[in-house]
Amino acid sequence: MKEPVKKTDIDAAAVLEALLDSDRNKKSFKDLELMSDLDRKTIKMCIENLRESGIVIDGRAGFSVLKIPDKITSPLLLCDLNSKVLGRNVYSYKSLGSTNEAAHRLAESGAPEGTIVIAEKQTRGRGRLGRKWHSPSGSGLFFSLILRPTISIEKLPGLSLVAALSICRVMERIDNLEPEIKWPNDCLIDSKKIAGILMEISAELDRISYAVVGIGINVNHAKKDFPISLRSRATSLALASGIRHDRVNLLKQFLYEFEKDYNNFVKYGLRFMGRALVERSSVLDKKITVRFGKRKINGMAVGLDENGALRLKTKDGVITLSAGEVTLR
Ligand code: BT5
Repeated sequence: MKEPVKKTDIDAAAVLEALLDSDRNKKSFKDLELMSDLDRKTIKMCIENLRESGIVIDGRAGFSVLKIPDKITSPLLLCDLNSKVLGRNVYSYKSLGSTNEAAHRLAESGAPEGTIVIAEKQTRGRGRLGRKWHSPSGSGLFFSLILRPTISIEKLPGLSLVAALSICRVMERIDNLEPEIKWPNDCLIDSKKIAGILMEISAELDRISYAVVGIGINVNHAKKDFPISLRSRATSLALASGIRHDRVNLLKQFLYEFEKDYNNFVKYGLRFMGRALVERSSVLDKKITVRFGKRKINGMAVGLDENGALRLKTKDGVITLSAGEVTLR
């Protein structure tokens, strides 16, 4: 497995931050030294590394950034990242089988809370119950976060909803879009799936050893980027808003948002999210069918319990479901 975030990536992020400073003036070595707290030799090396990663830096009469490639690299992710823990330990890859798979291996070998595994593409991207997650190169975000929450195991399903809520909040801010949360793990726009969450845990008795929260977000996909079987059911931010988006920036916003929501969830539970979840739900107050395994239950979705389970009013009374596949009737 590749090295995690290295000192050189952290330094390169500091230099990039200085170069992208809001005054936008060209920066001399002296400016960069003052701003990044690094020595000239290190700065030179960082500029080389940034250039090698595809960032175009003009070096005539001072340094300035001319172009940032549409790539996900550790320095780009760490530059101006506002979260304190989430995303600070980065493993980034051009291609991986599945970021969830890799995150499990890292978590087993002690990777700290907040570690992120991210790939430009996945060859075995997975959904729930052995389903596949379509993960083509360059257009989406495919990443997994390692979390070590100190909560009881029955509260954990709520974490998928919290992640979905954070995704929605970011999308709403960026584009005034109106994403919805489809219990238990999807985000939709215009009734089409734009993001999916796969949470997997390792636990002993009732103690959670770690959780891997795997997230796939369709960002810049055109219609033709989806397989035909998904075209009527899937969408992307670009399709919904008409503009391409900076994937790294989107990820940084998500990490910042999710860190707040996650900390509140661990401290206060799902109740704290109150109306925020209910208002964005695409299933509450609707007549639905929930499938799990071979069973199929019809009813009216009437609420969520404190662990994120769905309360369904059926002809035999209100029942609580902690997993399942929802279709609207
Ligand atoms: C999910 O499963 O929605 C969870 C997806 C999680 C993917 C992330 S990517 C990073 C991390 N690493 C992984 O290996 N996985 C996670 P589920 O609810 O089972 O939905 C899967 C279904 O969504 C598929 O059967 C398709 O119908 C549909 N689907 C597949 N790819 C899609 C896409 N890119 N956009 C929209 N729908 C898709």
